[in-house]
Amino acid sequence: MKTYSYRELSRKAVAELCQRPKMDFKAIFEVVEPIIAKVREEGDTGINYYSQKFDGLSPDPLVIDPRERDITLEPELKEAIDTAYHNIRQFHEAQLPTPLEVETMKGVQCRRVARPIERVGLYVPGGTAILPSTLMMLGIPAALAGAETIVVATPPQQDGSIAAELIYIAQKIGATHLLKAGGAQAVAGMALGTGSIPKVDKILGPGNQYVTAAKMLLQNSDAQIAIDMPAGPSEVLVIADQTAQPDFVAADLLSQAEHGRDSQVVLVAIEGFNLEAFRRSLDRQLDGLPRKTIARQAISQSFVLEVASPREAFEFSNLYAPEHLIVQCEDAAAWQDEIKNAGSVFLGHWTPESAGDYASGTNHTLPTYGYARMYSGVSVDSFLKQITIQELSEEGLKNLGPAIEKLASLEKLEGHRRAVSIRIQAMAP
Ligand code: HSO
Ligand code: ZN
Repeated sequence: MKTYSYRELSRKAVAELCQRPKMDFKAIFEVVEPIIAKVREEGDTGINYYSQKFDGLSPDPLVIDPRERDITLEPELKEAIDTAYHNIRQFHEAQLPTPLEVETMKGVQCRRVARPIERVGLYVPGGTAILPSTLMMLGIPAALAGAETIVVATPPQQDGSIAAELIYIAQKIGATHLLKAGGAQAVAGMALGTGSIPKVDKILGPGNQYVTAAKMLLQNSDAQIAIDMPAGPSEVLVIADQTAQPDFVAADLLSQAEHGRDSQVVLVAIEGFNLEAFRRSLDRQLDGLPRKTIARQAISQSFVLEVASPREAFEFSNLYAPEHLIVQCEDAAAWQDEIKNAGSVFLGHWTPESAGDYASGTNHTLPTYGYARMYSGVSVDSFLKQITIQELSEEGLKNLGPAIEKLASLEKLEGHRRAVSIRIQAMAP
């Protein structure tokens, strides 16, 4: 890992360190546009065409109802899923909003109520491994919010089936459709609707560049869909001081690095942290990882930043805005208020990112690529809209009317003014 000293870097150099790899969306859009066009025209047949082309299979049926399947899981695995499910559900249930009601003036009632987005599409990547944790992270808040139609899209395994663990979770969240397809074609199917897939209103979940590009293109099309957030490669920033254990720090960086060759991994080392021991540990642990080729490449593009104090560490971390921030420092919780930009935070020596990735209760669908500056991770809110309501009594309109009339006149919108004055004139004197 390249090593820099914060003190010696110019502002420009710091800004460059915060840059993520450039994504060439123009080239990716060119690949994805025809896929969307074909799914728009041919529906299920279009999806099957691309699944056959890219993954070598076109499952029949393309869509199943997970509720109709009988699933048995190995008891320990079932228990692990149930533990994670319980914690994620508990933390997300507490996020359900309470209705808001304010009387802004005598007789002028303003309320805000939440309603679910009725039809949602959850994208669960496949590829090198199945990701049941991602289905829980998307499906649990969807179910809690009250979504009626939940379409889960995930690429099938080589034999065309969907892993039992995924079906089990799909049942628990009340998924109504399980689409056995991945990639841009699956996203297009959910956004546009086909013979067997209902059109959804919002698509959430991580995916590769083609999936992300499809979400972006369809969001800006006449498909009228929302998406959760723009997505880039997964990332972690670890802040370590003299109390941090080099082995733990190396293990956390590697757990992120093994996600993909393009994973972004950053260590901010506060003076006193044993960097020598860390480097030795990183090499040793890397050698023992089954996914070492992937992790090694990610690590080779990563860097260590040496800083003099925790204050400098958090200053840089806030500039970088990491998806995951791990704070392995003395009295880590005391620094919580310093954190301004981060997707999810892991405090102290006993909190690996894996806790939040799987089972502590927080969500792992988080903003990457510096978007933690303005986006939040997936939560119950991601599946809700807020509707505002107002109700004025006669007295309320009498109180507020003159202000509305004045403002309407200022904007030269006479119709607006009259909608008030016609009522005021009708009031009993
Ligand atoms: N760290 C990933 C989530 C994940 N990890 C899934 C394991 N499984 C992105 O936040
Ligand atoms: Zn992970």
